[in-house]
Amino acid sequence: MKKALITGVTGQDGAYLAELLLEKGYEVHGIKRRSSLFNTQRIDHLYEDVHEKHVHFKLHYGDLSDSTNIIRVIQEVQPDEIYNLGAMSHVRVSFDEPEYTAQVDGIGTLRILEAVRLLGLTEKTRIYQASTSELYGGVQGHAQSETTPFYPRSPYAVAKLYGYWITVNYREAYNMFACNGILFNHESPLRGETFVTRKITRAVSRIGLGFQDKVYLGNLDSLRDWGHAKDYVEAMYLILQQDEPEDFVIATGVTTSVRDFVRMAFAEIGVELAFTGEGVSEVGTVVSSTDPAFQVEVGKEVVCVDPRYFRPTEVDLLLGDPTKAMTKLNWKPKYDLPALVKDMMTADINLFRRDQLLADSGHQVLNYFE
Ligand code: NDP
Ligand code: GDR
Repeated sequence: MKKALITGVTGQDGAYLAELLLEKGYEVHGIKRRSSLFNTQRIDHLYEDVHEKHVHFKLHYGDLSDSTNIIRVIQEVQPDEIYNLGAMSHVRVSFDEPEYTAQVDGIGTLRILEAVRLLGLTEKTRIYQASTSELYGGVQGHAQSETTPFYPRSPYAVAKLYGYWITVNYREAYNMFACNGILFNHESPLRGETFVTRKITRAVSRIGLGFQDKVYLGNLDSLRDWGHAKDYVEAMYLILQQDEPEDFVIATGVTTSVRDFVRMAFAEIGVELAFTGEGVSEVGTVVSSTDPAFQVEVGKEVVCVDPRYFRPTEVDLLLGDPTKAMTKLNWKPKYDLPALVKDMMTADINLFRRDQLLADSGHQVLNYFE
């Protein structure tokens, strides 16, 4: 039975990847951070009682900022594969926590690689590094591939640039099977609530059900290549099953603006929007509302711009070229953007319908902060 160790197992990708590897018959170990509240909601359905004879899914406390802990866990598990998904993954927040981001996203990667080397596991253990399209940052105007130069535009992207190159360096210096997946944005019903797609699908569901009046967003002009996280964790797995260690871009090859994502989400509740004004004065107003299950008043302003969500340096356009992954890994995404939006909207509408039941039976419904 192969053993995999996943850092960031409590995150969006960690949860889908753990599920996938368990289905494939792996024994899966995950590193979770200590927190004052439960932080395992995304993986609770995978829980196995450690008092049972053989557990296939096991969690270890740990943190990428702590080398001794990383060494101990890797020594104990002796993994065949490590997926390093743990990170401070929010680009906007990385401007507020730049040093911590560098420690975890940059040096954290080194800690994993160095632990494998020091423990003499270089022949046994394959390593996947969660690299990102944010590495391309300021390089614009054409589809970004494995050969496109990098130009990071945030403390997050600069930290991930270190993670990318230290992975390449350990591969070349020590002959390790260490690979970068350069993944473009991928989303799902498990996406963190403060990333733009989930913020939108949550807000639109709540507006449709009458819990919220409007949503405040930042740069509506940003263009992103959005895929589904379920498809992207398949690619992570495939990258580590190749004969040779290599880096791969994983993307859909289609780019869409934040504004159009908003339009698509509202269309799921039968609402058509018109956008007027420019920059911070831009608003989205309801033009028609046709689904009787979601009563949104025609003429109502439901989208506004709040410059608080602007970034000191923005990445205007991301568009990936997944040709190498499609040919060498035989990887092909199952979800396109409309299917992704539908999946996220269906899940969030169901989530907030539970709130509606609570409200209808006289219970207080909590506010949600962004
Ligand atoms: P999430 O933010 O959903 O998950 C991040 C995970 O990392 C969580 O489990 C989090 O724990 C954990 N983590 C945070 N800080 C530390 C730390 N100091 N030590 C150990 N673990 C830590 O991210 P995603 O699942 O979306 O992304 C997975 C990886 O892929 C990340 O590295 C991200 O940067 C990268 N990536 C993501 C893309 C995307 O579009 N989703 C695209 C390209 C790359 P906790 O739950 O306790 O917060
Ligand atoms: P990103 O994702 O920065 O691309 O990083 P995010 O969803 O945060 O932003 C995408 C774009 O939307 C614009 N935007 C807003 N963003 C947020 N979060 N909130 C808003 O209100 C808002 N309004 C507009 C942003 O300015 C940006 O242009 C994600 C993360 O998962 C990274 O970890 C990963 O590496 C990259 O994707 C690829």
